[in-house]
Amino acid sequence: RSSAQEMPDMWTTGANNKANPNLEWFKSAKFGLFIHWGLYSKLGGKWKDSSYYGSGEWIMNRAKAPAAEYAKVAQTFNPTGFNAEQWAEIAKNSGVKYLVITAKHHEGFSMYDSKVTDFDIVDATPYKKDPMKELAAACRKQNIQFGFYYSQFLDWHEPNGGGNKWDFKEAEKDYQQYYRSKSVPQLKELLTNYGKLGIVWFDMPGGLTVDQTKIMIDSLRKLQPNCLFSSRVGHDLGDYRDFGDSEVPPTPIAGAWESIYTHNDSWGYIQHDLNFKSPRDIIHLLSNVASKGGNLMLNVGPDGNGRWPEYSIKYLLETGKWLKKYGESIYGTTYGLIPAQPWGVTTSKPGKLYLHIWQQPDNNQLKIAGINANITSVRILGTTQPLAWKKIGSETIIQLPATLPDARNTVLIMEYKGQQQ
Ligand code: JFZ
Repeated sequence: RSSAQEMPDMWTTGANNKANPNLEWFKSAKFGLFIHWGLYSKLGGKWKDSSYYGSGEWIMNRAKAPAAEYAKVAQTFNPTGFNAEQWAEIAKNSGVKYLVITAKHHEGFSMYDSKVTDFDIVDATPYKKDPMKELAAACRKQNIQFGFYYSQFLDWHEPNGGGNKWDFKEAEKDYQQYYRSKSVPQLKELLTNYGKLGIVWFDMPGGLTVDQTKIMIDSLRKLQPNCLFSSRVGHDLGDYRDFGDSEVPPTPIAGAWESIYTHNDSWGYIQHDLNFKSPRDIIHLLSNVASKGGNLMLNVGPDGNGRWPEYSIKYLLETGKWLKKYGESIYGTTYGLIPAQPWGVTTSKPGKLYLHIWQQPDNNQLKIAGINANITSVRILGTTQPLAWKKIGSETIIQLPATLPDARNTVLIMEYKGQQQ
């Protein structure tokens, strides 16, 4: 299809220029869950007398909290409400095929049992357990690909880590030392101690040249050759492409890629943020991203006790119900054969076009421009009743029932023979 920008090989090959054989699961997965969870989750957008909105995981930076003082949050971090089985079960019932959780965010705190530092959940908190061990196992049990987010450059806790200029002098930083003594050894722990990982989701590269990045990637790939590395590993060396936050490309894009979105207005938990995307919003986002050929990874921010916001549970499970019925039009599809329509978007499989109806059209007549393949049948997904259609000029008109089974996003399946040009 000519409107798709063919991506050069750089997105489908690893640093060693061997095609990553594991991209197929990722390309057909379509829906992933992002989880931001750390000390910032306990703060919930509040530091001392100030409240912050948006990007709760950036609170240490925004408040310019001294590293030594911020580290004390760990002393009372005790997420007894954390339940790996429950998290994985909600994820499963939401219809996500992969889950990526923050092992260490920019605050520098390790949410897993790390031997590289004492600033981790086992050594520095009253909780004393490794939640990531349990979560990795629970996801595996539910057949969900498990992955870690890891902030490889920004680390506001460490004198040599990137970003903290309020405690440490930039001129005195030795980034190489930081990579050597913390980032790379921790990445090795994550790739060694948690079974097979689907993804390492890197973030915000810095401090390494192309060659140094290649060396780092090669040393990590040896541990798990099939694990995917996200594009923010730097220097275009990732296995798939990530778009900026809350960004869907305007036209279809070939190859493996992902759009990432927050559920409310923040990645990390913010107590006073109730601006959650509704099930309708999420379903439209999902079908929209799929219609361009990509995956949606939607974020949830559990609180410091280990509980998800009620709205996240409710709305994700509602999305999962929709997927139970209409998942055929999402999983394993590629971008739609025709551009976005006034009534919605399309996704495809060989010989099949899925029409996602976001809005009931006037007179219940669905007008589609530009279909020139030989249509053999049209019906509502999940029903057997054929729908009538006619061609008028270059337009195909489908007669819909007055009430569609799902006012948010009913999907039609159109089967055709021959080639759609
Ligand atoms: C980063 C983090 O700083 C943020 O806290 C969150 O974890 C998010 C998922 O990732 O923020 C970014 C990184 C890259 C872009 C935008 C936000 N980008 O490339 O547009």
